[in-house]
Amino acid sequence: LTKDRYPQVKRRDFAELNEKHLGYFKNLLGENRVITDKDECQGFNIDWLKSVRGYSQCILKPKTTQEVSEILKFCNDNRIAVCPQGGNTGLVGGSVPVFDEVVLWTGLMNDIISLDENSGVLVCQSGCILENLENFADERDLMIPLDLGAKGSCHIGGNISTNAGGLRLLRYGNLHGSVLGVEAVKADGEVIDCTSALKKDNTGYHLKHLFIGSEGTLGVVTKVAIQCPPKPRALNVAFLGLESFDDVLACLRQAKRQLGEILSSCELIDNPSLDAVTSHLNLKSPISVYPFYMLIETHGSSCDHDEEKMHGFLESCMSDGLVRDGTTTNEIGKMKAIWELRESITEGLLHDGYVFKYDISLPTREFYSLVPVMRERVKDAVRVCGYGHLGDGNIHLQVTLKEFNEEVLRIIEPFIYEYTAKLRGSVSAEHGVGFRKPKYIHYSKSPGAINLMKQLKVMMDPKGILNPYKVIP
Ligand code: FAD
Ligand code: S2G
Ligand code: ZN
Repeated sequence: LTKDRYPQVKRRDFAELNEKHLGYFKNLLGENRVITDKDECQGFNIDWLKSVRGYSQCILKPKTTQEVSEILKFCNDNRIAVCPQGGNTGLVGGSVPVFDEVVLWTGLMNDIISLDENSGVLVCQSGCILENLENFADERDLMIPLDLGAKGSCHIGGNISTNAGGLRLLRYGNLHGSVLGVEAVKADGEVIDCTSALKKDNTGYHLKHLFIGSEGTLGVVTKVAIQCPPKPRALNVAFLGLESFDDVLACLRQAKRQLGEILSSCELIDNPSLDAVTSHLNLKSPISVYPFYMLIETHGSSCDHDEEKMHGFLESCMSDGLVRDGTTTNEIGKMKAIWELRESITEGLLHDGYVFKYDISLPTREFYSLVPVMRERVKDAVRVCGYGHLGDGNIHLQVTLKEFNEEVLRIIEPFIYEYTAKLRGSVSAEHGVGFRKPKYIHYSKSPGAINLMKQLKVMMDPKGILNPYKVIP
């Protein structure tokens, strides 16, 4: 646990925590909300993928915006680095300390403050777990316009800080649209209240966007106002088997045309991805083996109307030979079982050993082109697979080995990023940049854009105490 743990990253000249600092935190939060026990700190120092590990000896558990403000003001005055952490499900190493940064954990900031039943605007603290918000909205005939496999652990503040995409973006858009307001605390402790709950408010610069997707480097998100659409009366899920990626593209075009406004998810799973969950997690596929599977979900207001559209769509895809086999259902249990196949791939892959994970945006026609190319390049992989948000052009390409291997990393990177840049794609579609990708951000952002990001960072956090070593190269 030394300072030169990462050859390419040196610990910056932040203060080392001392008794005076700890005394201040304990006085502010109380003994049991300042964690210094080594074992208890462990979990907050290691990311979900167990690939990045810090050695923070101080986890702070604030409950209110005011406490966050006092913490940050003190840390800023004393040059103490801070790593904001929500559910710690991030996949780019952004949520854990790189060295001994203090962790500011939002887990106790989990109050739901208000829900306006007419506008559907829900206001809550940033530490609310996504699944809890989903259940709260569901009981009131509303839904959270965001769904991802990590919903049981991730916090809405973390979702906002990573501008998480997920399984419903195709229909409900991204958080820059569905988040109406944000309250955040700057590095110097100043509370920025942009918690407008209005659909339309064009009074000056739209500052909330600074905090959406900035991964804890510009401020700590403490409150959120999010627009919750009505819970759909009619839900349908189809799981389809296809022979080729050309057929997949044709099926996607058909789905957009024939399902139109009720299409809410369109996910692609290639056979090696499905195999990761059927072979490692003993889950069962509802149809026989095909090279590609599509998971299509519709959200609508009338069951008959939607079922008619879904059957029309499937009939035309089957008669055109695009879909070789498929099942559709509107039974909750069966829909959950199909979604579980898709949402468990991340976990299934971990059973192969070491996972090289890539979260790439590409033009839809190129969505899958990287996979065979990567299969060619990494011949002795346990698995090379691709799955993800087809409707958004966002593929999760994964290469697994029994254990980490440096030369395989050199075979993959930077090739995969150059390939993506050539197709004017994004080297991080939805997971963010974190600690793992600042050195690749130039593949998707111009020098001028990166320079403006650096100027913003200096203006918002002149001492650089917020989530250092992350996002900005
Ligand atoms: P954390 O991991 O705790 O933190 C993420 C980043 O946000 C860090 O940089 C952290 O410093 C910062 N942060 C956290 N809280 C705050 C705050 N209150 N204020 C300021 N900064 C903060 N991501 C997707 O986009 N789409 C998916 O479909 C998806 N599926 C996933 C499936 C699985 C099984 C797993 C494990 C992860 C998945 N993810 C997905 C990645 C991850 O869940 C998302 O990035 C999620 O938004 C992270 O939320 P979190 O609360 O865990 O944040
Ligand atoms: C998903 C999860 C992370 C990954 O399942 O949509 O975002 O790459 C991913 O496994
Ligand atoms: Zn995803």
